[in-house]
Amino acid sequence: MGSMLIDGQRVEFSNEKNLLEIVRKCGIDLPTFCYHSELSVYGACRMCMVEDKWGGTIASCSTPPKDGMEIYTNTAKLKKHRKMILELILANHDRDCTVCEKNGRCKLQELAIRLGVKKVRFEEEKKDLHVDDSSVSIVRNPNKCIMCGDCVRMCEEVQGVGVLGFAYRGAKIQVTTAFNKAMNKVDCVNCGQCRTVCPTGALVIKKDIDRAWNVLHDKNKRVIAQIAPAVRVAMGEEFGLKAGEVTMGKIVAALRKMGFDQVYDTALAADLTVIEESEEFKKHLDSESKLPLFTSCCPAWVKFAEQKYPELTENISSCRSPQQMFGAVIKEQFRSLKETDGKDNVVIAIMPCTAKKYEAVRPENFNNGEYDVDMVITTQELAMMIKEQGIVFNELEDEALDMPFGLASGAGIIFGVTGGVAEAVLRHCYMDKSSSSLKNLAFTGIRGMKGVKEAEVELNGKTIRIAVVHGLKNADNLIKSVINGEKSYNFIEVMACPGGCIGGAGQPIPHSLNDRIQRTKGIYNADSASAIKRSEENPTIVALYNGILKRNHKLLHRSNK
Ligand code: HC0
Ligand code: SF4
Repeated sequence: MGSMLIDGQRVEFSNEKNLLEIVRKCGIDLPTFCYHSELSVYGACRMCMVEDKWGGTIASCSTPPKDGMEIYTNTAKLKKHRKMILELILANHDRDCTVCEKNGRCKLQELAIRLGVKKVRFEEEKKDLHVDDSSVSIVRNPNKCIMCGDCVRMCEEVQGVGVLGFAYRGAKIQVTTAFNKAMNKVDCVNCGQCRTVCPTGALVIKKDIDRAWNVLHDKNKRVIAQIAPAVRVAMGEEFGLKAGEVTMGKIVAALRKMGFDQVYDTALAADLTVIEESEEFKKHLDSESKLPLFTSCCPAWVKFAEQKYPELTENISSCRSPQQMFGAVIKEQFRSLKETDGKDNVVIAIMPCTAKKYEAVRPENFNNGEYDVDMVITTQELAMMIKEQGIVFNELEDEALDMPFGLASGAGIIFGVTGGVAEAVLRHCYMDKSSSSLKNLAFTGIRGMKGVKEAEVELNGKTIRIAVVHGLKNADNLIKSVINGEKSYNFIEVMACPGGCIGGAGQPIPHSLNDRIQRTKGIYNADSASAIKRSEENPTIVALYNGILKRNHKLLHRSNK
């Protein structure tokens, strides 16, 4: 607690960790490259310097506040200093801005404009380093890297993966992988979180936009979209709407204008997952084997577990993710139509996630001579396509999804947030189907942004211990405590991205934690608005079990299980 003078104005502070947070709280957007409130303080870029009353300069990100301080944020000295840093970075930076993936969204570009950099006084030093596009999820262009280290800390501190690091010294310093290996040859889990903090075009989503247009323009293809739960609460941000605003109706309308033939909701397949995973969980509970059961719908988590904890493979649910279940079901549904009209069925999944691109091409997802999901485009890629076509998104009239796969329960929709899968499974397993039991489940402690959440619930006379975790570093720590016997659970939900899928790396970059909180609220609002709350009450699911799935139940499970 205390107060200080910022640019001559008195400002109170309480729990802020550093000067930067206080300056930002009072409405001044100090520039930074390397500061992220959820990562450790690195203090390398020096853009956030402030001046004290004696003319000394201090890095505001790494200076704790003291009562009675007096600081200035925009003096002549600071302006000169920031411009100099920008020019030095630009001298060493590939400046092909017009064709850069990050053009118009790049922090370096934005600050160069904001701080009025008109020319670079230093000689340009071309790096000409190899651009690594070996990953199906992200492209790494070291020529665009400004050494802020944000990706390194994200990969290590939040995801516990640690495949990126600094190599070489002096002018040759680079962020790269161990031994400069290709991204698809290291233990990267494709989560893309590194790209959410990269300020420039050094790490970007691997785009499938051209491939998507090609099939949309091909008259011999039937193009079928499935839209993931979390996309609906973030897409609006790309068009100036508030985080959390549910724009599903507009997304459907936009997809139709773009030429999609059928538009479905992935949340319907989440309903299938609920039923399959619940049955599996009951079996494990009854036999008291392979517990805890881990969820399997987050591909970054599955890859992480396969690499780091192969001994837990049997504990990971055999259910395919909703994306893959749905791809397989759709292909099955339209197989006979293909035989009639000769059109190839192409399934495009619209996802908040870069790891879904990797999941779609895993070998077990290639069946009957084709992929179950042919292509994955992220929320951001879809927004780019909508803009490219000139669709005025905000003015679109809401349109309804296509039937028969356009009806999902609220339980399917809440998959998009951390805690959602566990809550949906509990809704299904509970014998008490009253609305008060729904409310009680919501308050068991599995909702919210805490990294690790725990709950105990009574299920048919047994006490069930549940853990919900997001961020792979949190998952890693939790697994260690399970292995060493410190903790014990029956069911563990893991999502790799902060907040769950709403915080996926394919979403618009959140401005703050609050954006993720608002998206979460949006998901729960969509759940409240849905007429069906439990997966088993979804009539389409019932019809599927009596039809396609009666004949071909293995569509829902991984073939290697
Ligand atoms: Fe998710 Fe999913 S909830 S992983 O976050 O389970 O990407 O939104 O589509 O598949 O449904 C992502 C989101 C999905 C899947 C669903 C699950
Ligand atoms: Fe690390 Fe995820 Fe980036 Fe891969 S995609 S380098 S795992 S943060």
